[in-house]
Amino acid sequence: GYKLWLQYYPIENPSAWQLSVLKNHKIHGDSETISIIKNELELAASGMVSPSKHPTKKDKKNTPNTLLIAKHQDLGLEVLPNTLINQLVDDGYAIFLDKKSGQIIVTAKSDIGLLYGTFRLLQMIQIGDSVPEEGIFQSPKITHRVLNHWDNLDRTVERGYSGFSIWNWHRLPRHIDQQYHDYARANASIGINGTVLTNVNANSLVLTPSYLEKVKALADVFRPYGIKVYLTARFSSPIEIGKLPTADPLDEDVQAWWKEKAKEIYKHIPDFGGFVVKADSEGQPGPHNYKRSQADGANMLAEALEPFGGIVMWRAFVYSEHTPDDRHKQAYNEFKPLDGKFKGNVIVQVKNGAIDFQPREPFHPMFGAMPQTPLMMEFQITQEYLGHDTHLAFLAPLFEEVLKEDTFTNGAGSEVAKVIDGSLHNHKLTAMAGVANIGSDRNWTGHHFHQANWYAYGKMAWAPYISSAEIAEEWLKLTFTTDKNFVGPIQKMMLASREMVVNYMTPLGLHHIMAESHHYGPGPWVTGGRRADWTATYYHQASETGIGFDRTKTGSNALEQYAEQIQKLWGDVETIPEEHLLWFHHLPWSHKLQNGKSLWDNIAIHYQKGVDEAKANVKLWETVQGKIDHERFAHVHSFLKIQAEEAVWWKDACLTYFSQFSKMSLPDGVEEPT
Ligand code: GCW
Repeated sequence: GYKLWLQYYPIENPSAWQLSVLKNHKIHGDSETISIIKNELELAASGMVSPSKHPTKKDKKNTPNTLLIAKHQDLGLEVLPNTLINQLVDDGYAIFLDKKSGQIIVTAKSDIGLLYGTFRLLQMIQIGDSVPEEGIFQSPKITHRVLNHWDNLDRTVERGYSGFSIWNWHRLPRHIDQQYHDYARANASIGINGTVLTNVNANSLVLTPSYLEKVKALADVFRPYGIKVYLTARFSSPIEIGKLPTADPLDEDVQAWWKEKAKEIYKHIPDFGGFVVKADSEGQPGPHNYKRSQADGANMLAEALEPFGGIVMWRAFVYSEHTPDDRHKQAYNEFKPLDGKFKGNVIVQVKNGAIDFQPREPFHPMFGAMPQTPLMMEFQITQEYLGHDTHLAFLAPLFEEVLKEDTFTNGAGSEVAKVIDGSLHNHKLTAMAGVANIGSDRNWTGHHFHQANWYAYGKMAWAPYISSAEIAEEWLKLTFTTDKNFVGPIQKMMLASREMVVNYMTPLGLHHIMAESHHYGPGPWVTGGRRADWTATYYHQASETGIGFDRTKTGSNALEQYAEQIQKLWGDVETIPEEHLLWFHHLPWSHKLQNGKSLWDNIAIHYQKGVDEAKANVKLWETVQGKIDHERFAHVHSFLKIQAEEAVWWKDACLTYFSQFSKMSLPDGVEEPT
């Protein structure tokens, strides 16, 4: 499992073109990145085809005899197919067959583009795809494609479930672990080009000289793979490590301190990416401490980074647990009035939904609502609310669902993806963040299938319009085998897995009913009181009169933060998609849903469906035994069994708890809680 999707396992009966490309290649250029490309090709060739196998004379006659990897400017002009290459952005790439010379050509404007193109070609070879007639011309839709590590300096990982942090701060900078190269290579293979090394609940120590040496050592490893390093900046750093009496963003000494700090960082790391900041949220310091706005805070840091080309990713996850206001509304209320007030090198980082990475959330109302401010997406790859490491949940369908949602900002067709890629409001600064699920476990991510979520995130950050089905198929083939009898059923299992988790955890728009604090397992009984934002009974509001959070005009009216069209659609219980029903409406238990059955029956049926699927997955997995190696088979098998057991736990706990209010019996086919 350590090798992720870069297995390079032997290809059965390699075709003439696969052989020729792997065996005969010419690479132009000389740089660390070019050496990485060379090594990658050697590695791939030795894994995918046996050393004794070479193209025959006949092969050579019939197929292109070489692979040429060269930057655009190093190609003879006569091989350029058309202007498509000119349109590539710096890290884009082209792969095509040059009919004249008979060569497969990988070209790009930069060495990093060549690296991306090479990885893509190798992926195609492994899964048996050929280069299409029209060639491949790919530019990323999003400029900054970053992982956010919530890794602490003591190597614990906030919401991390696959061991400890892979950053060994103690040994850095003197020891460079091979794993750092492997990490960078894996990221480069899916187009990720940035990494935020530290937790958003930040420690200012990382900005001190001795830590900056360590950060520099990592940045030096990552650079040839096209990966920039970012750090989280604790807002109170000027006090904690700068000995200033304040961190007020309008204070001149504070501003000067950050400017000096930026200078110092860039001396170590000339291509440092910038800062990510969580401020004024969950106990983190921020501009509120000085009665300043989020824009004041962000702009002060942006000014410090600006001379060096750095950016600020300022998180919109700002809410107070001390106000009784619906948490759904808080970020929008705070940020929307600041639209247009941020400096040009600030991008506001918004979680996909308004509460917090629930198994399903409607898209965050800030998307589309701030036309003058670049907004970036924050997805959570680590599964804080979807069963941590042991529950299989392929997240690409979640990402895809959110990216495809229509904000209606500029009328129909204003999808979230267009906000993120800058096309809706003409922004050049674009980014996506994924909260990493990577840790010190030998297979990196705990569950073998959670590697697919890292993979899917990278692919979607590059191309937010790509389909989940395509990603799942590609990942399975690269990671395990191209055997149809494995890929077919297991792809289906993956694609259905997130909905299965929604069913056994939070069907029909239920949310935030997990156990307190660790967030693993059910906890609908957690009551508010201690936290004003938790309202009376967490977020489900179950009572004898019904269940669901009223966010319409009769309730918190969070709905008014969305476009008119959405308000109309979602404000009406008859037209709102049932998957969001209880997110926005409080309804009696007997309320009839589209299938004519009561709300209570439907809730119960969804829980049972999730359980049935989780159990069926164990059986399905047993049918593919022998098609892949035993180690990974057995590992996944035991995790699927845990998931099936815990799906029952969720169903039993939630239905038992809710039945005290519904006072209705379970419909046919739903098993009584044990
Ligand atoms: O998802 C929640 C988590 C916190 C996290 C916070 C955030 C890093 O429960 O652990 O803190 O959100 O996103 O800032």
